Amino acid sequence: MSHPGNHPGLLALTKRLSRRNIRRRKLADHHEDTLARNLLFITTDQQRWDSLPCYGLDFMQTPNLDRLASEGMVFDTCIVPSPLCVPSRAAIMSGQYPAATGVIGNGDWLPDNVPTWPALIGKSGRRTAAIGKMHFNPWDSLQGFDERIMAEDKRHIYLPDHHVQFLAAHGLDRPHPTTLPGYYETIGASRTPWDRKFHVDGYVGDQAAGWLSRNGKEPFAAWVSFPGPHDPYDPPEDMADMYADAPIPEPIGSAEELVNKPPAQRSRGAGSLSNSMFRLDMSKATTEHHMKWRQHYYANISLIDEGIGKMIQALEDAGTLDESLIIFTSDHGDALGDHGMPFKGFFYDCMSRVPLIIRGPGVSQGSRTGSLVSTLDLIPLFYEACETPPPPTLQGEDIRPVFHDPSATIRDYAYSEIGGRMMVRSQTHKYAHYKDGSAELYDLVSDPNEITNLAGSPDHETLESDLKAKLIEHNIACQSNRSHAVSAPQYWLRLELEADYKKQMAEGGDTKYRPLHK
Ligand SMILES: [Ca+2]
Repeated sequence: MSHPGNHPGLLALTKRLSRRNIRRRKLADHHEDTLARNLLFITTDQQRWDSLPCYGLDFMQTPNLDRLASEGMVFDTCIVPSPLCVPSRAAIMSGQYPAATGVIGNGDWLPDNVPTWPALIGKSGRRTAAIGKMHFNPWDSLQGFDERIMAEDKRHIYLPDHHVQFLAAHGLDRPHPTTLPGYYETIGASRTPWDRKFHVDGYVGDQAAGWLSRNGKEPFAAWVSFPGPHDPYDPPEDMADMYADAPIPEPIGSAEELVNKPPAQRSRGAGSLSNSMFRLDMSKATTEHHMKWRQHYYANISLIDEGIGKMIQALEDAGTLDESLIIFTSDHGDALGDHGMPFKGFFYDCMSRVPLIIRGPGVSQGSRTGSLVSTLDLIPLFYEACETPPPPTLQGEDIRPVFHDPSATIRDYAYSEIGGRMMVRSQTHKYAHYKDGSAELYDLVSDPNEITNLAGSPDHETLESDLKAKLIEHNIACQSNRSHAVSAPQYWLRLELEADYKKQMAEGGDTKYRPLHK
């Protein structure tokens, strides 16, 4: 595995000195803008917003996420910059929209010249680590982190990551998902016939807690990324039935409603049959299957919650829990049969709206906000919390005003993008435009389940054209941001000439050319 790093000895020394400075500053400096000494960013993969007790799903057994919610702030309306893994993760790494970086599909990745927070924050003296599924490209690259503990997508059995090595050390092979018990009968809701610690989410929780036990006393910035509850819905055997009798919510809408929706939605699911990772036609799933998926999906979330509990305990043991900014969210949601669809890739709330909980210094305890935010707005917070100057390419908004005033407005519109389609959403409406000219428009107040597509309706013409204009403006803004990312250094002589001209102007407004060196 590649571990590119420049001058490790020098880097370590610089970090030791910086850590000493962070400690000193903490003792001397208690002004309220100092958010935290540590950053612990926890994500799950494909976890829809309404999948926790703090979002109304009362039967869920997630005591540790419940604790973070009751000790921190819950965000009701958090939208992802893309309803797909890699574009969403690249946006998180760069703080830029997919339209700005060009990362709009799972086969893309960030150009080398796009600055990322682990690389820049690492220079603040904090130890940085990426633990779990990152979905970087190359998959085993560091991307600016000091270290990685790798546990990638559970379906990618061909990647020799640390989880595979851990299994091998115990005489186990990572199974192809189709070989797990129950996979075909349930169209994807299998059981992992092992102890929890061998399940990839159990492994990530244990590894993250271990890392925090070893490093939690020193300043750090870590991203812990659980591969679950992403499909296949494969909880460990002893957890698989924990929600068998729970009042599982039935799917919203049905495939019938798609007749008035963009054509791209109607082919979703069937394509899984030709994908070697699935080998199933997901569009054949019935409500009964969807309910089974949900049972297992929720069990996977409870397993992840156990790991989060271990991580919180590790920070408590290190005595640094209350100095740590803990952020919990997901890269996108999962339809789980809503609108007759599996998985993700469109902009319904089940796919583009995620849970967001923030706990830490400066964040009101036990509070919640309905303010519209994007997970992109977390990246400016990362830089702020870690006292690292942000790069000029950053596009997210400053989320901190809601920490003291939950009614504060952070943004009027949130955007989400994937190859071939783009969405803009306000608190009241959602509009998506597709490359074939089809569109969706929903009134989120009168139709929160997004059943009735109002695009093309004469009664909503002005609204539709206003939101379309927002998408155009967004794209233009992303263009200029892209130019920041690739800006070449100016010739020094040109910079001198500009500086001298500014001086000349300041001296009296004379615009006549004067040679630089007389
Ligand atoms: Ca994902």
